[in-house]
Amino acid sequence: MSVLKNNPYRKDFPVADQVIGGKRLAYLDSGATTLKPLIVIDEMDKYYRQETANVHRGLYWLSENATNKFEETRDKIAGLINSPDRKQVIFTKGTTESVNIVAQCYARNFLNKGDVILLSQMEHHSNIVPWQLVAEDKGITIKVIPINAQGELLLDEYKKLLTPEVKLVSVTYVSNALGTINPIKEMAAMAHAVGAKIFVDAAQAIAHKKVDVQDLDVDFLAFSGHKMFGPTGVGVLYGKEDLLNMMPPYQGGGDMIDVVTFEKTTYNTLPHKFEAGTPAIAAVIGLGKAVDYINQIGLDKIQEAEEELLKYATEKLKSIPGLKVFGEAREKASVISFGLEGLHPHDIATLIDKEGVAIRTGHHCAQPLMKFLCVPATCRASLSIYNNQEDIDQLYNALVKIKKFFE
Ligand code: C6P
Repeated sequence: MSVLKNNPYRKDFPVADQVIGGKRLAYLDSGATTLKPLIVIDEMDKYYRQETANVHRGLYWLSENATNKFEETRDKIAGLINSPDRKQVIFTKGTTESVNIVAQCYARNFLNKGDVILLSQMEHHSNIVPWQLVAEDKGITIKVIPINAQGELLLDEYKKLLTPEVKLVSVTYVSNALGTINPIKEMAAMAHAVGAKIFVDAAQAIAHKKVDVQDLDVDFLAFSGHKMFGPTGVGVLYGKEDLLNMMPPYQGGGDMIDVVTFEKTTYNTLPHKFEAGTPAIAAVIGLGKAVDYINQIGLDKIQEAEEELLKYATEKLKSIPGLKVFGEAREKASVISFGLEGLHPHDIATLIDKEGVAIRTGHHCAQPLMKFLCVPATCRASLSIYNNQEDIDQLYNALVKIKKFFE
C-alpha cells in the first residue's frame, strides 16, 4: 500500500491533520520528535485520570497496576531490541542521559590516561560532549572517524584508527543530520577485534529499522522514547550485563538501594541500580504503547513506507534548480538535509513556515559535521510513516515560491 497516496497511518496521529495559521500543516520534523499516535496519548491520559500511583512502592491496587504497566514496558523494549534479559533495559530520561551514564559510570571508572575513545565526524553533540567531560579529566584522547563527501563513514580509516589504545568506540546508528545508516554490526566486530567496547546511539534508528542488540553484538545502546512515537522524558540504555554490573550507580536515591545505613549503603540489582527516584511513570507506560504501535505495523512495513517517502521527496527536491542535498549515502534513512543557493537556511525555514511547512534548520546539534560540510547550517526535512505526498508537495511548492520571490 502506498503511503504517498492513501496513507493508512495518518489517521492515528491527531497532530498530523491540522490547519495552523490558515495553512494545512506539513509536519516534516520527525527527526526532532515524532508525532504521537492516539493509543499513546490515551494510555497516558488514562494514567493521569484514573490510574495515578507511584511504582514499586505501594501494596494497593493502583500502585500494583502502575508497577505492572511500567514493568511491562521493560519487557516490550527488551523484545523490541532482542535484549537477552529485561534487566539490561534501563529507563533514563533519553539518549542524552544514557550516554552520560556510560561516560560517567563506565568510561570514568574503567578507562585510563592514554586510552582512546573513537567517535565519528557525524555525531550529535550528545555523543561527543559527555565523552569530552570525562576525557579532559582523565587524560583520554578522543579521535574521529572521518566521512566521505556522500556522508559515509570511511571504514578503511576506521580500521587504521583501531589501535590497541582504543578502549571505546561510540557511533550513531543513523545520522540525524545526513540520514546515513552506519554498518554497526561490522563496526562492532572490528572494535571487538582490538578489545574495544562499542556504544551505539540509536536515537534516529529505533523507530525506523530493526535494532537487534544480540545480532549487532553491541556493548551499549541508547535511544529516546520521543523519537519512536512515544512521549518525551523517557529513554533507554541497554548494556551487556557484565558491564552494567561492573559500573557504579549514576545517581543515589530511592529505588536504587538495597540496604542504607549511615556507615555504608549497598545497591539494588539491575536495572534498578541505575533508576534512582520516582521515574517518568506515565511516559514509560506511554512508551509501552508506542512499542505496541510499532509492532502492530511492523518495522519492515515502516521501513518500506519511509523508503517510498524518501525516494519521492529526494527526486522532487532535487528537481529544484540551486538546491543542494547534503548526505547521499547508499544506506540512508528518511532524512533530507539541503540548502538553497543564495538563501540562509534560517530564512528558508521562517518563510516556509508561513506556508504551513515545519522543518528544522540549524546545525542539528552536529557542529563538527557542519564544519566538515563547510556550512553554518542546513535545512532538514525528516519523514515518518504519517507523511504523504501532499506534505512533500507542500514543501516543494513552498521552496519554489520563495525561490521565485528572491529571483
Ligand atoms: N536529535 C534532532 O532534531 P535526546 O535529546 O536525548 O532525546 O536525543 C539526543 C540525540 C542523540 N543522538 C542523535 C543521533 C539525535 O538525533 C538526538 C536528538 C534531535 O536531530 C534533537 S537535537
